[in-house]
Amino acid sequence: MEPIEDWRRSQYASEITTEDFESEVTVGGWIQDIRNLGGIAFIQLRDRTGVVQVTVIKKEHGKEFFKKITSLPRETVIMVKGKVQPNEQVASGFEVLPKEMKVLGMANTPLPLGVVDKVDADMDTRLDARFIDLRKEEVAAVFKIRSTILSAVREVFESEGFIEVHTPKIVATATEGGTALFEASYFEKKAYLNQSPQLYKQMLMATGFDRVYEIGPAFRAEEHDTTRHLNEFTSIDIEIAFSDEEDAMGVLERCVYNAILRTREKNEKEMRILGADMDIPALPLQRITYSECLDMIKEGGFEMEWGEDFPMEAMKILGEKVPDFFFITKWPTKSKPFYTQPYEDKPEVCRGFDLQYKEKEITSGAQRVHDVELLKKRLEEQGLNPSEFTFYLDAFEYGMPPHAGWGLGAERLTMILTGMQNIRECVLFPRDRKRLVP
Ligand code: AMO
Repeated sequence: MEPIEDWRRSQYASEITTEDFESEVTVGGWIQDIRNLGGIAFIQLRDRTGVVQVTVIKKEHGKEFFKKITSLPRETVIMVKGKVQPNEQVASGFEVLPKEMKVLGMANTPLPLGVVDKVDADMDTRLDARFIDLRKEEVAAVFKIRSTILSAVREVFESEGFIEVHTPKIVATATEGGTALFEASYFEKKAYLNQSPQLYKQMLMATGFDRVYEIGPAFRAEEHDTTRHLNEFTSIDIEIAFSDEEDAMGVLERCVYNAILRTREKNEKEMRILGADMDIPALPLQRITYSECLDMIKEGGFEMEWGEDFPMEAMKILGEKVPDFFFITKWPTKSKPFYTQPYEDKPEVCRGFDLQYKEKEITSGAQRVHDVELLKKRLEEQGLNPSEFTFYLDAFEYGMPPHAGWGLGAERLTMILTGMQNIRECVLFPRDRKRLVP
């Protein structure tokens, strides 16, 4: 292995243009393939943007150099300085004729996973060797789109006057129901990993910050092993003061709109690789009430009572009837968490909403209860003990404005924009029922 010294890339593979013809470039990456024809060898050198062909000619470059480069195992990391030469027979229209090479990182053989193999490896094999799996362009494409989605969402927050915050992930109480909590030991006390920044983002509404957002991990100890659930996911959360659920829905639809717009602008190549396509939705997105959804579900032949959450079977019917993004509004109060504000004139219905894409839920949100007496009552109604929530309830005692907000799963939105069917495809190192490494 050689030291890198002052060698740096002059450009990535896809940045080489006709303007570089006949001049010298420095490229670096992983040897994807070597085709050795005896007197001439073609090396496919891959970086994060694509592949460049390095052509080595025994007569020209010398026997020793030829042998050194062609005997390197696949996926070894090298850098090459050389001249760019036009060549119509190469897909990119050029090749690099090497002058010098550095071997920077040798690859062992055999590889735990092929990068360009035709055979599909199963999910577990792929995740076990995720660092290699992520070298595949179709796998990396998902994370390039995920990065665009997150920056597009931040762009909306920045332009709408939000303050970015970070709330604790080691906490003392549940927010979204006690059963799905991971326990941790915290010196002599028992602690939990936070399921959602819910209580903290609400407490921040008592500070005058007014508009906050947080993008961070959320932990759910859910036992079920599905293609939609992770035990650790990235939650995009907002909370806005002096507002109701309509204001919160407005921010959300602008986030979704901008995420799709930016993905279409910046990730045309990745969308093509994935065969994904997503039209920019017209705003405002449709708002359909819970009761209207229930009617559609019944029309679709599924019987259920008013008041229950929709099971997957019901969601599928709904997703077929509304094959797009849509909000479900005006939920039964008892089906939503304690912090959801009931309608003043019809308390059995609340100001909670979900954002759906077909049958998939991607966001929950609501206007919140900000009257502390009602909040205590709602906690009790849901079988919770207000005395365990003192730290939270205190924030409502000394001037709390009306507020609303939501939580959007970054992986769920990425699934939709990339067309992935399994949420594990949208997280680098998934945590699920069976997986804690890598
Ligand atoms: P909720 O529990 O519905 O609401 O979560 C909000 C969103 O987070 C995502 N999500 C998940 N993603 C992957 N795996 C999971 N196990 C998982 N659980 C949830 C989904 C979901 O829509 N405090 C409220 C939000 C709020 O009202 O502000 C909450 O956490 O995309």
